[in-house]
Amino acid sequence: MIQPVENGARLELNSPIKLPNASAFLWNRKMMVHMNCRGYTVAQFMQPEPSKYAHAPNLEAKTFMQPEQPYYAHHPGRFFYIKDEESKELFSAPYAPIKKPLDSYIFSAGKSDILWKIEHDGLYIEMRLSLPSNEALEQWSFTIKNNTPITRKISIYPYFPVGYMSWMNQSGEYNENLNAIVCSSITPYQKYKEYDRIKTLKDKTYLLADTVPTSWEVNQAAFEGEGGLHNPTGIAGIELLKGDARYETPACVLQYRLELEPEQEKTYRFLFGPAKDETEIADIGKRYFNDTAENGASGFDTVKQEYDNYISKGKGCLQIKTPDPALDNFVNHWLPRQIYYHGETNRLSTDPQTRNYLQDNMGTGYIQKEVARQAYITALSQQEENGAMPDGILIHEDAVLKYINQVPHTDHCVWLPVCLKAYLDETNDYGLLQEIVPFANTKKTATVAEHISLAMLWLYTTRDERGLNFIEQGDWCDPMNMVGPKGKGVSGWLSMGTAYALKTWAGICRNNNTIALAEEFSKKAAELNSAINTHLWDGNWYARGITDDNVVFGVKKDPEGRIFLNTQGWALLSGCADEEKSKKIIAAVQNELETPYGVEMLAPSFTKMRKDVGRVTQKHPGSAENGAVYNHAATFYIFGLYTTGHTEKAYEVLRKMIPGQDETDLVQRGQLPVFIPNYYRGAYRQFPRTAGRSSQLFNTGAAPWFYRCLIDGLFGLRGDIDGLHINPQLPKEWDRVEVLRQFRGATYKVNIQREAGISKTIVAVNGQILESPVITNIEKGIFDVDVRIPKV
Ligand code: CEZ
Repeated sequence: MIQPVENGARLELNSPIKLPNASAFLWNRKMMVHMNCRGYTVAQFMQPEPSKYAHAPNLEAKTFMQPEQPYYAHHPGRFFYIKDEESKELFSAPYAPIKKPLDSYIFSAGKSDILWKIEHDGLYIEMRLSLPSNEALEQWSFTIKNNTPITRKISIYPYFPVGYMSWMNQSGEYNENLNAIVCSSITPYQKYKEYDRIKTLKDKTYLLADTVPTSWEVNQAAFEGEGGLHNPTGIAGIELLKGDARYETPACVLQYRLELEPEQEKTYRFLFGPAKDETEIADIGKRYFNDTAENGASGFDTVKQEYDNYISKGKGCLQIKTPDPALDNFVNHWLPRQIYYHGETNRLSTDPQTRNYLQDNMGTGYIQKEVARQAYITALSQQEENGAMPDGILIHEDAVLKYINQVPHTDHCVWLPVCLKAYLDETNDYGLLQEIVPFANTKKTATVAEHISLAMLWLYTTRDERGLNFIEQGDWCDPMNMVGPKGKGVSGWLSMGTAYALKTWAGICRNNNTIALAEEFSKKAAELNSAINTHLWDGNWYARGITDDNVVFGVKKDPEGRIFLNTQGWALLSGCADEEKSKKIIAAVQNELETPYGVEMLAPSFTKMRKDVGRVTQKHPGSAENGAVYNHAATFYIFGLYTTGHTEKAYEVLRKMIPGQDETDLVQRGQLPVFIPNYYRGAYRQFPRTAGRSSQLFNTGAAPWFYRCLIDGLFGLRGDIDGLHINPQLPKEWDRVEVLRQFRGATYKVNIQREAGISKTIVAVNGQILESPVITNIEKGIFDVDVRIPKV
């Protein structure tokens, strides 16, 4: 059903039916487009806030990118109808809206384009989407070839619905001078002061063609007529009626009538996107379709090439060859790409949540170090003088804190040392700690190290009399908003987060030669751990928190939400769990939370509102934070397992994160292994029918943590102040792996092999055996590293 091709650089799906929501995505710094295999599309661009140029046909509420996006017949998409003018037979590419069975079908997810190859009734079609590297528009090419021995008379109708643009003003018409359909609108607003902003928006949507069409239609209702999208009335005639839209829902429909001799093929190119005005559209048309480069390439081709180059910059620091080719394929090709996407777009927001910004940039540290470095500085320059971090980081001059960032969450400081540690391990850039950075809204400045110490003290201080951290209206778990609104409730996870942050920061201080600070913060971490053990240990696992009314929750007597994953994974990290407790935790997670699709975030999923926990309990059971296999939380657990040497369990859970262990698994998840989704449905024990289903949402903190688990854990090739530490934690069924590790300018060709008769890891670099498994003296060059690990 799925097949990697071109050495894994593309992944092909051969059916539009088996995984109807399978999808792939493309992005640049200005936009993203999420395409499903049937042609349905969600796209948005930044101006500076996210906006749409192809809308739903109804009034749309503005929200962040949604999981489990439903697609319906009139959903925005990019489609081509093809009509045989003699037989009158009609079908659509890539599959919707007509959904006629095709003779062959391939949906091919590439890194810098999305391609379909389909055949029906002797007509072979290739349609390809790609993006420019720094402009909001879609580049489409459509090639059709006659594979029959007779001349074919056909009509092709690109159909790009534009949807309900605005309740104030919307229209559309074909513009002959531009050879484009141009749809116009005014973004709705009410406050007169907004006019100055509204007038700058790109409120037009265009479909620009390289070839003059035979005819067109811009009126959605006229095109669809009584026939419906399966058989649009507009197509029944010989030619489209050249209609326009006047405060009517527009659609971009063109018609090309042509004759194809046997073996003959024809290619059309289109550009679809938002624009301010006709002048901009004319300029785009000229640049992509008329201009040619010195080498003779069209603007269209040059921009495609630039985009390929842009995407190829997002390489990771790890290339692997293990006994598991599906893992290799995912890690070598798709995971670094997903991390790169996060770093480049900040999830298409101008005020990313602070914890997302820091964790996404933890990933960026493996790919674009300079970008990550700057992110820490940007974040810290918005810290308050008392050490508190804001709920979101403003990354555009016009940005303000919105939506969830107006709700007070108390965990943001935690991520500073936790993420920075990964950056420092990778780069050894301890100079960053000495950079002088301002605070928000004052003239005061401090070094990065001082900023972070303040953040740690803020976490240490905002605790109750028991020594546990206040939660206010949420922690890492956004919708856990009613545990502490009265200012008393505490978060068990955050208390562990604080302990782990303090411990991590102590380690960084030690490396930075500020020993007194290191000792102070270690001591404070120990205090937290002891408070956690006094108040939150429930016999077999740790409780999730204590409410405003002093009710401990996430404990065995709770009928729903009995156990939460985060307080188990982070207990391993913070060090509050000793060996005996760790064993119990891992057993409890296995019994209560593990599923064939990974490990759930809590169980049993809440089926009704629990008012002292909050709106997380109102999410559908098994979806998102209410007991899904929430991959971000799962990666914390896996990282905790690797950190404490629980090698087998760590790999077992990690491996389940990639869809497609076999065909049944692939169908159940419904997703291609080209990204990690933010969740798979959970509530496996309550609702097995839907368990495993992917959210298809590729915005997730799981991606950088997955990478970190590979580097620090599975392959054990982690940097530190003294060099590259080698401590592979391979699952026992693996005898040998090869890893190409890029590290501080050096390339290490690492061969890891099991050997009988040895009791500890032995490392040789270019044939020289090292005294301990740490490569010091990192220099530029290529080195052979031979690693022998004990046979188990
Ligand atoms: O948001 C994510 C957040 O971006 O949920 C995570 C949190 O740590 C991330 O920072 C866990 O709560 O109900 C909500 O508000 C949800 O929590 C969403 O906002 C959720 C989305 O799935 C993000 O795409």
